[in-house]
Amino acid sequence: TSSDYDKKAAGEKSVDFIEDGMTIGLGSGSTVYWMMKKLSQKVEQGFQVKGIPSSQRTERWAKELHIPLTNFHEVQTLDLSIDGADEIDPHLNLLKGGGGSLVREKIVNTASHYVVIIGEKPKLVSHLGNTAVPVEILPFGWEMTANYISHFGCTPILRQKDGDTFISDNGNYIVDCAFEPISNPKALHDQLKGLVGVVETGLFVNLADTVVISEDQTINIL
Ligand code: DER
Repeated sequence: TSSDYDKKAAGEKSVDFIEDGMTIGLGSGSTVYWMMKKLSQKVEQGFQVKGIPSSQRTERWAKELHIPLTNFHEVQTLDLSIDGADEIDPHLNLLKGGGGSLVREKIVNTASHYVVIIGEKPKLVSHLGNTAVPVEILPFGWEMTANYISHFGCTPILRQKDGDTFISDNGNYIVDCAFEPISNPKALHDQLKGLVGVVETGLFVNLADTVVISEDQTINIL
């Protein structure tokens, strides 16, 4: 489908941002897979990079693709992160977490000097909120935490996977929260983040520096 082509094109184009010797954040999702596949070809030709994976799935891919890995014990900052997104607004604020990796993704992206987001045209929205906002919460007392979240105008749905409650790489739950189009993503993030039991939200505000939509369209921060 065109989406798969666009994902592959955007993923491969984003590798142009990686310079020899960089320490990079490896995002999560199917678009990032194409970036990693292209990067592994450059590594095979002698390109020196080390990556910190933002999910166990990305870590598995890196090992399969022979992309060298490091961790936050070895490095203090990352030169660059490349990650996907579910929605991208005109200010390059993002809605992420469709793949359930939002906590480690936000940690990795926040630790990076520069963040490149790869996506395709349908993800460009005027306002975040077309899809539900994933919120990672602790399992203990999750019903109370979901209730607190609902006070901000949504019905939190406990994410399921293969018929069971989805468990994140960090051993937590995720509730998907559908809000009306979000006029102020930062305010909503701050409200949610302030609640007892909330670990992190899928609202990535003021983190992305550049968005690569396909090989012919790159959008820089407004
Ligand atoms: O979960 C995430 O935030 C991912 O980056 C993700 O949603 C993008 O996934 P995709 O590249 O498979 O569309």
